[in-house]
Amino acid sequence: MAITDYPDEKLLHLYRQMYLVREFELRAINERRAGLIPGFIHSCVGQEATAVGACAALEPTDVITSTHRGHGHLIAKGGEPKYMMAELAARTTGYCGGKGGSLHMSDFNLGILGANGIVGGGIPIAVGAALAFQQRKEPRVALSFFGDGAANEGAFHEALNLAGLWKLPVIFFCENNLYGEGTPQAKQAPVADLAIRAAGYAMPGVIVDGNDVLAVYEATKAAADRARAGGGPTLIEGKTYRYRGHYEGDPMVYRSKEEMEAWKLRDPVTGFRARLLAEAGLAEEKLHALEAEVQAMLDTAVAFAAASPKPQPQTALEGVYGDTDGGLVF
Ligand SMILES: Cc1ncc(C[n+]2csc(CCOP(=O)(O)OP(=O)(O)O)c2C)c(N)n1
Ligand SMILES: [Mg+2]
Repeated sequence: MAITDYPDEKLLHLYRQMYLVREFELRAINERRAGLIPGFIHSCVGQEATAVGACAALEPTDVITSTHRGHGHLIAKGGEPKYMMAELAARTTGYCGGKGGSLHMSDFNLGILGANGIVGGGIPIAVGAALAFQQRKEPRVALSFFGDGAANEGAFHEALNLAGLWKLPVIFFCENNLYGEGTPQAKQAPVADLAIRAAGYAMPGVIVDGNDVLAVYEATKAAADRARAGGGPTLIEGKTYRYRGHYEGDPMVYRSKEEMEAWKLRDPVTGFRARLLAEAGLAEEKLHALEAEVQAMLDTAVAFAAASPKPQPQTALEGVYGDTDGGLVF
């Protein structure tokens, strides 16, 4: 579909979400340096189009599973920046009451089944959710985000096998950013295109430019429509790149400046902004207004986090186990 075929509201929504993800991450990086945020964060700066394009193709009742690099996924599925920032700052007002941090945020009401510190851990969880949807005959889809490194885990292969066998309504979305920690993809997998692995599990494998939000949206929408119609799973591989280190503080000795600079020329956020002005004919003022609104929202989020209390030691064991009346409902 040409960019001019999209309604302005849709284009603005995609841009707003990508801008929000980018700016949320930059704030989180700054606030960590300033001391508000303890612990590790793995930022997704550079990978905004995969998160936003994929989630824009889902319905509110669909669910996602996320990763250690999950802030963008959560925001794209409707996560509230202020509750996310409060969680990063380890405050009681955060998504996990301040006890989970970056790696454990979830909101079942929004269909966010959780970030995950276990590489590949979210993939079978999405398959389980998809099995529930199929059994209950609900027209819902589960989408699992994971990285290129996760595609070499046993859990990936086992999950795709069952999903392919049972034709489950699930989308496997691999964000191939070329590295698993400091290991380049060529040193961890014998194939350059991970999407070809789909053939082994009788599902389509689709390669998409992961820095092009419209391409990601269209590929995911096609997969979601097929899954909802009983056509089974799809493996999508979005080729993308992370600008920051694996974690904040990573010295990044494993990659060259030239490589990093080359990817920045294909920036998903500023590239889409330029297209909105040049190809979709949107006015600069509209984008400015939206950017100002996002900045104000993030000011509020940081202030909310900073003003919120830290959890008390005696609450440490609360929320550790699922609800005894049958677990969590999604
Ligand atoms: C099962 C497991 N193995 C190893 C780790 C340590 N670890 C954390 S992130 C990571 C790299 C994951 O790479 P990838 O899946 O490509 O995701 P990316 O960080 O590139 O987004 C590793 C090895 C872990 N958390 N879990
Ligand atoms: Mg990776």
